[in-house]
Amino acid sequence: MIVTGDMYTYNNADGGGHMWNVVAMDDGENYIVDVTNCDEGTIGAPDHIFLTGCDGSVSQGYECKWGTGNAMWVRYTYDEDTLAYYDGAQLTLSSEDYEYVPQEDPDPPQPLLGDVNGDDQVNAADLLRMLRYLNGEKVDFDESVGDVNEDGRIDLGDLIRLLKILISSASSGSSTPAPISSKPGNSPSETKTPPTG
Ligand SMILES: [Ca+2]
Ligand SMILES: [Ca+2]
Repeated sequence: MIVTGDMYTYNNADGGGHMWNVVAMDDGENYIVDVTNCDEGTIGAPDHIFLTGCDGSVSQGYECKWGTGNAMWVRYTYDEDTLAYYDGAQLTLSSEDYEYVPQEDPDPPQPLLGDVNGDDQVNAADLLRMLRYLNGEKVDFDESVGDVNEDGRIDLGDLIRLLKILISSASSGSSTPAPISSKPGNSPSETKTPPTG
């Protein structure tokens, strides 16, 4: 939003009419953006009055500092029009500089090399699936993770590499890839407790 008022600097203690922006950011705070005074040769150049933390209040005005020198602050006061048009919450500025925090993807896609049947596990089922794929059968096959040895094509070399991966992970006792149940449908982790009595 655009606000108006007076702007005071060290060289201009009486203030002068000015127009600037107050921007509501994604952190729920409002920040000052005074692009006019971030231009080359102005007091705020290059970005001192851009999403900068300011101390003060809506009624008393805000002082934005980016250092301790005389020419390293600007004070802004809202004029009556601005105070009448916006409510106080809209004009309240953050005392801290805005910090951009990239939103983390809560569930980033993790392509699992070799998981050609797309069940998020690399196991013998993928080996079998690849065998059928290479045999020319029409099977669901995720080619994006099929190039296991990463040589740019999907062929017997990938089948062998996948086999080696499965053998090495089995011998190292790694929990991933998941163990294969000999009986499909039965969870290998399921254990039956004999009845007591
Ligand atoms: Ca799989
Ligand atoms: Ca390959």
